[in-house]
Amino acid sequence: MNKKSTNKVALIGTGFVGSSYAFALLNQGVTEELVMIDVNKEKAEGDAIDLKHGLAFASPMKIYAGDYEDCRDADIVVITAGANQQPGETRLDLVEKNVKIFESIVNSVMESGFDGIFLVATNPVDILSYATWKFSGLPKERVIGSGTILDTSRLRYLVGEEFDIDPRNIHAYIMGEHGDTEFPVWSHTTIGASNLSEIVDMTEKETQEKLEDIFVNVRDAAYHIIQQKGATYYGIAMGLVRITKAILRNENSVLTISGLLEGEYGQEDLYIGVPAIINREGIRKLIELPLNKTEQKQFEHSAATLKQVINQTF
Ligand code: 6V0
Repeated sequence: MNKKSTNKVALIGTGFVGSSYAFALLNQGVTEELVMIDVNKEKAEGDAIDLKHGLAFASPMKIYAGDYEDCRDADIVVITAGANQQPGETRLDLVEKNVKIFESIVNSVMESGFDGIFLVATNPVDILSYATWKFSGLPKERVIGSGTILDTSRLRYLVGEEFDIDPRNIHAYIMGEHGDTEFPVWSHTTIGASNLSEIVDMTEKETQEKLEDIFVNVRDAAYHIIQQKGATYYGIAMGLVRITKAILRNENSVLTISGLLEGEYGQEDLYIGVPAIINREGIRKLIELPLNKTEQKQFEHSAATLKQVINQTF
C-alpha cells in the first residue's frame, strides 16, 4: 500500500449517491484530496467546481474531475457508478447491467497501478463487491461493500424513535443481503446499556409485532423513498463517509459491511453483510455473532439467495 502524507479518495460515479458522498466528505473534512470520475465527464466537472465553491467554508481539500489514471495513488477507490433501482425494481434486478459496468471500471482502476482499498456501494452491493474482489485480484480485506451499513443506521434510528433514545446509543444490526432477505439481529440489540430483552418482553405478541413493524420499515425504506423522490442518497452517502473515516483514521470501528465469508457463519465464497472491524488495512476481522436459531435460518436463506446469483453470474 502506498505511503503518502495525505489521504486521497477516488470516486467513480458522481450521480446522486456519488455527489452526496463528495459533499459529505467535504463537510466532514475526511480527506485532503478527492478525484471525481464519471463516464459523464461534464457532470463530474460540474460537481467538482460546485464543491470547490464551498471550500471557503470547509477544511482544505483538493477536488477535481479526473480519469482512471488518477486512481494510481488513491488510498480508497469508492464506486457508486452504475444503474440504480427504478420504481418496482429489486436490487437483484440490476445484476447483469452493473456487473458488466464493473468489469470495465475495476479493470481500468487496476491498470492505473492502484494498490489501495475498494469501497463499493452500487447495487446489488453484495454481488458487486464480490465482482470487484474477483476482477481486481486484491486481497479480500481490501474490498469492502457498504453492505447493510445503511439498513443498520435506519434500524438504529427507528429503534431510537420507539424508545426515545439517541440512535448513537442503540447497538443493533441488520445482517445479510442489502436487499429483501436481510434480517434484524434482535438477540444482540442493546439500548443504552441494556439488552433489548431486559427492556421488553420478547415473548409478548404486541412486542413482536412492534419489532416486526420496525424491521419491515427498514427493509422496505428504499422502495418508499424511491416512490417519493426517485432515489435514495443522503443516508448511504453518510454511511460511506463513516466507512471512509474508519479506514483513513485507522479507527478499528465496528460497522456492518459486506465482506467475503470464508467459513464464518458456516458460509463461504460470497460477500454478505456482517459486523466487522474496519481500520487502515480495510477489514481487520469479520465478527461472528452467535445467532439464535431464527436468525441463523434467516442468515442461511439470505446467503443462499446471494449464492444463487453468484453461481449464475460468475
Ligand atoms: P445515478 O444518479 O444514476 O448515478 C450513477 C452514475 O454512474 C451516473 O453519474 C453515471 O453517469 C455513472 N456511470 C454509469 N456507468 C458508468 C461507467 N461505466 N463508468 C463511470 N461512471 C458510470 O445513480 P445513484 O447515484 O442514485 O445510484 C448509484 C448506485 O448506488 C445504484 O446502483 C444504487 O442502487 C446504489 N445505491 C446503493 C445504496 C446502498 O446502500 N449500497 C443506497 C442507495 C443507492
